[in-house]
Amino acid sequence: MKVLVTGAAGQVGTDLLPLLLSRGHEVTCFDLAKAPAGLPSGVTWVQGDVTVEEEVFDAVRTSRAESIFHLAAILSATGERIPFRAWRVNLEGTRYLLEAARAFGTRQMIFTSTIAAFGPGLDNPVGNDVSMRPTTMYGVTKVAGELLGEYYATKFGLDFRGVRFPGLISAVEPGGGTSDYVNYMYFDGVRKGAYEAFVTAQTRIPLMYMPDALRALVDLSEAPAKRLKHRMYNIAAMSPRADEIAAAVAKRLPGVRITFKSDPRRQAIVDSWPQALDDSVARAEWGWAHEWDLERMTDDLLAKVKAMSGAPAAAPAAPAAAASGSLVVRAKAAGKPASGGKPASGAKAPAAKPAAPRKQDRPRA
Ligand code: AKB
Repeated sequence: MKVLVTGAAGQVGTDLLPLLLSRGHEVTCFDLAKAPAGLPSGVTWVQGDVTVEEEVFDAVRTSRAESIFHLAAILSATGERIPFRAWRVNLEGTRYLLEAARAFGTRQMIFTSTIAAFGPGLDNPVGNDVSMRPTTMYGVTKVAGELLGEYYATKFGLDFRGVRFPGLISAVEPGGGTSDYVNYMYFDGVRKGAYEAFVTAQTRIPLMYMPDALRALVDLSEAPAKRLKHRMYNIAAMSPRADEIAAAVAKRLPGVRITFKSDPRRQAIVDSWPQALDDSVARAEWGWAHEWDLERMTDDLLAKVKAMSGAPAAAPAAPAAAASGSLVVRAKAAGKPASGGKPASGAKAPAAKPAAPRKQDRPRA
């Protein structure tokens, strides 16, 4: 099948491409970034911007895509810094893509929504069909994107489907999200032997290891339409507290020092999200089931990050580091302004210093 992937150079797109190729798809990638070195043969790379209507239309037309995996987005932390850029990328970009899909007869769009589409005050685990009143611009644009996609499904017959992702963990550098503190426990734990998380030790949000997330996208795309009674699905895997993740890392990286210094702005973002998602609708309608839990993910991810860093293990960051295998939990109040790490998806904000071994070329389209 001919497939178009927006945001192909991002955290999800980087790992989705090989999976789509392994399933025999003919893939066109669309991203602000230039084609990465070593692009597999047969893949078409279109450098473009989802906020430029003609570029989106050209990409959909020339790819002759039957299905679009729409990953391009500005995530929560960057979205709070540049909210109207987030609006343009996440919402206008989605509208251009939906309209191009309609114009050129694309059969299906797979949309990536998020736990951030829910707002505060909901009972955990949060159900599939509850009221969605997010308090971040990222969440607002994702709810609106869900609704716009459903409109195109009803009005024009587009096969619009999507998942609400938890915070995604992988060996690829994330771009401007707030769940990034989890990724950096692994990256900086290996590379520097230390990481100061910008949330409290008690913070708990839904998380998912990338292989589960990729399988969810492809399985949902392939699910028979007659089984689906919804268009948007919660999917879930694990909801560990921040200090439980740190302990899992520390168990495997002797001497690592993971501390907690809550940043009020980013803490407010994660505190507005659910702590756990109810994914029973996805399980019932298309057989969704996660495979990775915290322990298994930590074994796998640390091995990958170590291999990419070329280091067998990180040295402790300071003489005062915790005793072998133990975890340092040091909560402090902080007034540091929010900073979402590397800007994602078309954001023009300055790039933060790279912190992960597998680095994306540029922000996603
Ligand atoms: C973010 O932190 O903004 C994203 C998300 C939870 O959707 N990773």
